[in-house]
Amino acid sequence: MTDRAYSLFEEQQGARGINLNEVKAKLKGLSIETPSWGYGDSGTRFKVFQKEGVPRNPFEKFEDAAQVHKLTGLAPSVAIHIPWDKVEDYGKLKSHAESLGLAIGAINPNLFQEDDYMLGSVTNADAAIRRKATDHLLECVDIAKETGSRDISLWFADGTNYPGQGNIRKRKAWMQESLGEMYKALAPNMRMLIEYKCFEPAFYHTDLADWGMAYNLAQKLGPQAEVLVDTGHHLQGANIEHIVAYLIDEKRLGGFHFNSRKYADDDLIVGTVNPYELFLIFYQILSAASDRDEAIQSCVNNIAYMIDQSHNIEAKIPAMLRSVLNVQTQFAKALLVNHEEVEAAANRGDVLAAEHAVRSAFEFDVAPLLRSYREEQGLSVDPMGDYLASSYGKDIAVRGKGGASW
Ligand code: LRH
Ligand code: MN
Ligand code: MN
Repeated sequence: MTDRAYSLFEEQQGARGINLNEVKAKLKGLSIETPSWGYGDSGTRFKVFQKEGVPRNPFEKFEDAAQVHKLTGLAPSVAIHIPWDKVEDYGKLKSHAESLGLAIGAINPNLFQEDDYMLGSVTNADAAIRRKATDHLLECVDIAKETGSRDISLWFADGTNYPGQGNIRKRKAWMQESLGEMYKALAPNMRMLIEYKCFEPAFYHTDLADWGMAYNLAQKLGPQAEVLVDTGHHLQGANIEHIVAYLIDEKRLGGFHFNSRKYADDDLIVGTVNPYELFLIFYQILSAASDRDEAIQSCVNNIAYMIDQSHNIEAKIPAMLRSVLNVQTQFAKALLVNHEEVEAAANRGDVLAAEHAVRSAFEFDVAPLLRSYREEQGLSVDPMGDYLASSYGKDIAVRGKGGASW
């Protein structure tokens, strides 16, 4: 059924040179990986609130994730964190995921929760601790081979709190040595996605503090190493879309961890604080997608879109639904940018017209488009409403409190 709002929208977009059939084909290509830890209890360093119905194990996390995918068609894979999601038999977890219409996505090693790592993991001055950390990375490569995961996402809490606490240059070499060993263990189709973060939990220096350090390391390791941009991991005011465009141009953008932030690494629901930033990130990606260079196209086509959030006070499944829907909305808006119009304005030096051509796409209401798209795909037209009206949230209450947490 085509409603009036959609017909009007289609006419309006046609007049701007935007073909909605092409837009819908691109919407179909969007997949967003959700993180297993976003379904569990998480919190701040002050308190982790225990919610009723939270999954008690990795298997139940996949069951909750299946709800998000079933209603939206957007979230076919789930990232896991080891050892938070450690199981006896990863083959069994993989089959469970597949039985729910899901796949196991990126494997995230965890080198930040053991006492041994207080002064660093792969950058620890103690060779035995570096060995232990590297062995964990190798274990995660083996897990990825079992689960059929292409990506291993790497984030290191390594850093120091005080000047003199560690030798920054030696730590840099140790990091490269450890990751070099891991790189050699990768299967040819696998990727290492290197995540950076400016601070926290280390407050003086962080060994991989920004995209330039992650990029340099990826360059040194080889083509299977790429950079992961977590939107919450930058200093205030950083132009993330610029970083995105730069890394795509270097064919080294491997993926995203989407979330919103106001002050630090807040891990709030993506698109709630600054949706325009998310839109501008997609604008850069889509503008690179039509590049004639096939290597750039291949980089764009292989970007892993992942959510990395910590749902402290909100109900987990609706929070994840909200997240993937917000990403889809901003992606849809970015698909309305007329790139030729932007370029023509930029080329004639018309700053205001160029800015207008970008912003006007953001200002459209894409609700009629998404409604029509969902209907055509046989998906729920109102995923959040349908979830809230379903009994799933009440049924899982039998799990009680005290489920999985980090
Ligand atoms: C670190 C981080 C990283 C971790 C996740 C739980 O701040 O973004 O991606 O794996 O949070
Ligand atoms: Mn992250
Ligand atoms: Mn983070």
